[in-house]
Amino acid sequence: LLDAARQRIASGSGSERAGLDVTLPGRAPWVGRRHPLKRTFERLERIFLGLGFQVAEGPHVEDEFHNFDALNIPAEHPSRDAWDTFYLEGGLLLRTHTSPVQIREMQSRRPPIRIIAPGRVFRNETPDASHAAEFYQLEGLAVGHDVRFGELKGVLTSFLHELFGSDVGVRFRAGFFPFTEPSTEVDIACVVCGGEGCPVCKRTGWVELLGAGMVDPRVFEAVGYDPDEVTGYAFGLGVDRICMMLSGMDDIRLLLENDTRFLKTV
Ligand code: 2NL
Repeated sequence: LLDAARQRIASGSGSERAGLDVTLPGRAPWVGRRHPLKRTFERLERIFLGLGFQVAEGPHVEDEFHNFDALNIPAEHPSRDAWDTFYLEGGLLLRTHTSPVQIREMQSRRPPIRIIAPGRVFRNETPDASHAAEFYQLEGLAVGHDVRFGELKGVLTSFLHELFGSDVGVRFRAGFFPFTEPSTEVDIACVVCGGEGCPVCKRTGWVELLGAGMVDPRVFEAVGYDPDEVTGYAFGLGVDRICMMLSGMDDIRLLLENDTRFLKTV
């Protein structure tokens, strides 16, 4: 049999000779990886775990109380309009932020609380390069008996220094949210131009990254806490935008399409 096989190969007539080159390199299987949004969440969560926060989760389908009323967002507020919120049957809706996770957490435990609520949120938006109808948020909440604005500034400054480097400029501006008082918007010096002014920062040198503030007493009343007994702060940030900044992207839709030609590049 061996002799016959040797002869067949040597004569060059068999398919063995025509189709097989054992010196060619093998085909490497494509190894998958975690999605850029997942990697961003993991980085953010690791930083806040190091600052003493626990991770909390909750349902995507919410009711108006947990998504709006408990947050001191009045019935006539434009965010409650059907043009901005996806309403379902039976008085339910798709959560428009992850605040309801924190409302539920306050309803089910007593302070001290230090939690972050990462996850997907939904708004009735027409998609473009910077808007999607589903996107991602991370909110944080600290409640206790003497929790002050100074801790808010320290925690958010530490967070931004860990994420963007301890030499990045951080700025707190006055702002407004119905669920915090006082409220602040937190900027970092533009990482693209270093504060010189460019299209990314619209020539201001600063990029807005977070909204935050001291929890409004009416929110504490809504969850059954005594606002004379407890104080706290809360904050929120858009995870898609941070992911896009960290990986140099300019279109949010790429994060949702699962096009592996794109995902292989970031
Ligand atoms: C932003 C601003 C913010 C909060 C979220 C919050 C949650 C509770 C009570 C009070 Cl339960 N506040 N969340 C507070 C301030 C700002 O988000 O620009 N997000 C992308």
